[in-house]
Amino acid sequence: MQERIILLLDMDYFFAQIEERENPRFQGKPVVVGADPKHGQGRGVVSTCNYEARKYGIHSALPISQAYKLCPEAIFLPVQGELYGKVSEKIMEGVRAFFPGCPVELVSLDEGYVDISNHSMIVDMRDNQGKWNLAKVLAEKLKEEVLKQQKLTCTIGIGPNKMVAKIACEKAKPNGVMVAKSNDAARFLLPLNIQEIPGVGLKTAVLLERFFKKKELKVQDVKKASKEALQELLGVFGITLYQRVRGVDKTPVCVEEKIKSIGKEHTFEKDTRHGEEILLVFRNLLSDVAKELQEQELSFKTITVVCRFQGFQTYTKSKTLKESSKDGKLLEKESIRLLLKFLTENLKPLRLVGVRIKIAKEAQG
Ligand code: TTP
Ligand code: MG
Repeated sequence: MQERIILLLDMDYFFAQIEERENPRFQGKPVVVGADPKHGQGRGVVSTCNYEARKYGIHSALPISQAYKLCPEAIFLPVQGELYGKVSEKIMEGVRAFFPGCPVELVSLDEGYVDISNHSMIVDMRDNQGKWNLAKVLAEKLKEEVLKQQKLTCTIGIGPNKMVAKIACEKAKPNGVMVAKSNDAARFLLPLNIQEIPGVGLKTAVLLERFFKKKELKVQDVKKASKEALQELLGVFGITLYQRVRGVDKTPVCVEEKIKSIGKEHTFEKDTRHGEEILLVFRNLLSDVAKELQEQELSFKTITVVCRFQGFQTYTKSKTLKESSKDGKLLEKESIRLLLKFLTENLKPLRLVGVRIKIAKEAQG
């Protein structure tokens, strides 16, 4: 197989950076975008914050009340989803125009992979080292272009696959470029904590620590395990992990789907087990989702319900239909069924409830 060159562009502190751009007086001050902190009594979470605010320990998904405690003098701002969506579209248009003909896969509003292996300038470059050097030059130029067009900074990671590009990007943040070329990729991963490998969460890390009888495992430790041992410990993911710690990831860059999912959620003012209140809120969320579905003439195939219980434990349950559907009533029936399963299995008061549908591929424009 031809060696690939994959680039990941990720905007720096995206929502908060847009707010700074729109309000230059915020620059240099801690800015937090998310739920209303209500002087420390707020119930939602932080969407993101700028790097000034990160110095106080604030980060995405932190309860807003804790963010307020850490830095009450920060500038707290609500999420302006529509604005960020428009900026995202313009950035990604710019990326596509910069790499004509190359597949671009949007993974979130501010993050996209580009497979530049078949970019004409890369193909023209005969020697391998030259290709990687050129990829870096192109990344620097793309950063300049985004800055010029949008007045926003981003970070770009480059690697022989999506996983390595992603990790290189994390390492280069903020406002950087990092290349981990194919020959160096495996070595580049060795000293990383195992949890830096995508897909390795806390649960997997604990299983691995028990297996190796060692804390704070590095990639180089896990590399010592055989494929069979990892498979026995982790199931199918064991085989994937065996490859990942060796810098191997074959997943292709899939051309971005315009709308991937529609989701709505609600945080209750007070944790609740009040069945009627929960159902009323949930039905409103479902009707908002169904409205968007209808307006955009889309169909869905997978429904995911999320519940966050007291103590911040968050769980999801999903249902994938045999065939895609546009039917709002079916969405309601299946979603409520999933919600009721949650409420019977977990008796704790509910903090947040949400629903997300994945749009069926054939329905996308
Ligand atoms: P990220 O790229 O993960 O974060 P970021 O761009 O704010 O910061 P950086 O990349 O410099 O580390 O997410 C992109 C946007 O998605 C982020 O600006 C806000 C939103 N977001 C949430 O709303 N909730 C979350 O939990 C996360 C992680 C992101
Ligand atoms: Mg980002």
